[in-house]
Amino acid sequence: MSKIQQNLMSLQSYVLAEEREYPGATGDFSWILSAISLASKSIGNKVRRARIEDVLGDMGDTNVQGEQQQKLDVLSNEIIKACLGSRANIGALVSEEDETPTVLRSHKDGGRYAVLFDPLDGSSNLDVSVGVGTIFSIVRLGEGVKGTPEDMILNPASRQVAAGYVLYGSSSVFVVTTGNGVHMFVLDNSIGSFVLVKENLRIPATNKIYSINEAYADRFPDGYRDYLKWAHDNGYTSRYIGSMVADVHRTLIKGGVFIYPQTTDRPEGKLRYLYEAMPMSMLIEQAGGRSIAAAGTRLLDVKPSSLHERIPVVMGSSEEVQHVERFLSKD
Ligand code: P6P
Repeated sequence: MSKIQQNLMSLQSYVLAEEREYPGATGDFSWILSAISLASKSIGNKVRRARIEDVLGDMGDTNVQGEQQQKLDVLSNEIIKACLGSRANIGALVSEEDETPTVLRSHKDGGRYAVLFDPLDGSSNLDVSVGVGTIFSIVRLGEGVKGTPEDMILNPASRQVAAGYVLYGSSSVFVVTTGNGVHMFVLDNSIGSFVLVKENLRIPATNKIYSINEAYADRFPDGYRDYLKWAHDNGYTSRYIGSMVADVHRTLIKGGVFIYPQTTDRPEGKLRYLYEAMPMSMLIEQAGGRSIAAAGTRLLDVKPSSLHERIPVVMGSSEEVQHVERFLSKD
């Protein structure tokens, strides 16, 4: 009997129940996920009250990506770091908004994990009330790593052990995997908890929906243009929100394929590897889908070499990714 039918299950109790199934579990995950849950409740409030509190619009500053920083980007970044900073098992925090990691404690002082995050992805859509979100990845840090925090996090022995996002849409939706399936929770404001609504979410194997910014088509490699021509001829529909969390959430629920390719002016693509493509790829794969960076290249097999590097992304239903891959292999 699924946990939903048994009783009202909060995110907290779900993760604790999961941990009880692993005798060696240390409680590390629930400790970190509870901090992310706390931060997301606070960010969700800020997003919902943005117009009222007039925190929309930009800071007049740019982030490490050279992108216009929205006021809420900065606020969300501070909220997450304030919540995570108190967790004694976190060694470092990597944020899209910060050039360098926030180092909290070394591996030998108990820093077993790094949390990588995009505090408010899609924030340029805030002024028009389009769904935005927080994306996070939890990485177990390699042991005995010397040198800079970058080494610590990019060390091949460090590996992603959990991933998720929070979509601030008509409701706050928390989608997470700790490597044992994908589970979805919705914030019940009447009790202030994320409650389980879907366990072991599976992405449909196919659906004729592609999600890509076709305005850049002239700058795509031929393979993507050939795929789009094939999709147009085969009855596909296009859905593109321009907010990765919203586009990936729809893809996870309805199926289809989300694509952000490399272009002539962005040869690595736009999306960042460590705190956008990597966590979303873990979720899509845990839900039975696929995520590639190029024909024959599983995205999670790519080893990052810098904190803010970008990577092309094709992720979604296994059959839909395969259709795209077929055309990319001809490039
Ligand atoms: P474009 C938002 O700025 C973001 O980083 C992702 O959330 C989104 O998928 C992408 O950029 C949209 O980029 O170039 O289509 O506006």
